[in-house]
Amino acid sequence: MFQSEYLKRVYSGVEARNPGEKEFLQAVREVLESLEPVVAANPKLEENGIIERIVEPERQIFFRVSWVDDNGRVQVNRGFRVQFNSAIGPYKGGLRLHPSVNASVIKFLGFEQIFKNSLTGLPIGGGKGGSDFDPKGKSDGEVMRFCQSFMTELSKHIGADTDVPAGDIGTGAREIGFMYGQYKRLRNEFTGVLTGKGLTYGGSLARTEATGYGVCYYTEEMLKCMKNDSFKGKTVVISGSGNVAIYATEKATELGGKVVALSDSNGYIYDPNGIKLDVVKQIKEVERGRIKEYVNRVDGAEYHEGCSGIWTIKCDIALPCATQNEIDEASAKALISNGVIAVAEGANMPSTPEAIEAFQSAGVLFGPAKAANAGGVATSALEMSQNSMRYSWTFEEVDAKLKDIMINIFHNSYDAAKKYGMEGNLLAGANIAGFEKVADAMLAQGVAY
Ligand code: NDP
Ligand code: 2IT
Repeated sequence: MFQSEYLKRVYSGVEARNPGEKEFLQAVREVLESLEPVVAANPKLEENGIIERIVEPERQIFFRVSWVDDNGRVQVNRGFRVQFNSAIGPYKGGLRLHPSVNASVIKFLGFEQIFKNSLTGLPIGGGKGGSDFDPKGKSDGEVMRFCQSFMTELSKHIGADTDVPAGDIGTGAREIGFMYGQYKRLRNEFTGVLTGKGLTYGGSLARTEATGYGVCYYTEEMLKCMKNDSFKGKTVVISGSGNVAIYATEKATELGGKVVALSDSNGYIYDPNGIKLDVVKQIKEVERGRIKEYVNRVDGAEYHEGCSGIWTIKCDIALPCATQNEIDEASAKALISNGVIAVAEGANMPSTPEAIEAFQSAGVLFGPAKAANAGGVATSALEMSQNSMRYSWTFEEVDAKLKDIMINIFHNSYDAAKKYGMEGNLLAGANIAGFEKVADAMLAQGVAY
């Protein structure tokens, strides 16, 4: 529990005000625990109510999304946009479309986004949104009608200088395209109001690859600086088989690792010869199929039902790239007893607090989500810059900037942890480095809301 009375008081207030929101409380608690030494060293934070303010979203918009399915029936979903913090730039963060979406999930993601976006070094505030709509099994027409209805309300609250949404689980290029089309129709404006756009209408090269590539750039730097090691010759397990998992697999392989497993919410595949990514891309990106299909196309590969079994596969590096709380204490212990040396989070909050504790006390290098997966939103910010300039950089230019950003994030987090006597604790370091910039900006701007 908290040492500081101030943090204890603020956290109790968050619990009282957000009852039952377990993901949100988990995310807040983790950050506040990291801030103990920062709060102790800087009385101005308490005097100015910085922590009370940072845990309360600036604005929350919940709305009805009605649309008509292919059978002519009216369907109703719930839409969310949480504009969490705009101290350092316009709200920025993805839109998640998944049946599990609720206020707690969107608030945890929006809260994390504040610190992640700050870590990128780029001028973007924190926000997140989405809906409990499930794109799985829907026709293109249904997805389009949902996206148009969703954007009809969302368009009243966003803008290129106000709030710039992007993709997340269930929201890829198809959904962003439909949403962008509707925004343009409603506002008669061709602006960079969304990122992750298609390349023919303002998207950035390398945005599709950015989160997965970024996780690997961060991991490579962590291995180099903390263990004098690299991906070369390592066995890698990656969960998920969506956008982040696919491009993490691509870069890990390019850096000399052998990725042997991928998963979805039904089960996982194991390919001891190394995942054939062209097969995965065909199944997931072209056919929108299930990962199970891989074993029908590649000899020697196995499929196992249930997704948590993936963490029992022996590996050197584990990159969870599916969803929150996918690695619990038992899975962490299985990874540790099989000799894992590094874990870096491509997904948001994929490790439970007990799993993180297990990794850290076993001396496993642990790269937290806010730092390790920040390459996606960083490249989104680069897309915003290109849109403002009405210009576009080459793939190589964007990729080089992404790599620099990920290397800087590692070092800034490492240094922040060291400054407060927690050398090697990259979780605390990321939380502190992300927080300090936002807190400075909030202090400078006074108490307005
Ligand atoms: P996708 O929708 O492309 O893929 C999600 C993958 O995770 C799918 O394989 C999906 O399986 C699996 N998954 C989703 N929910 C669950 C669940 N409840 N249990 C088990 N598996 C699940 O999303 P992304 O790849 O974009 O996102 C993956 C993670 O990365 C998320 O945590 C997201 O917030 C995070 N992230 C994404 C960024 C981006 O740029 N896209 C940036 C930073 C973080 P199934 O098909 O069965 O649902
Ligand atoms: O969690 C994330 O950082 C994202 N889903 C990407 C957000 C963005 O604005 O690109």
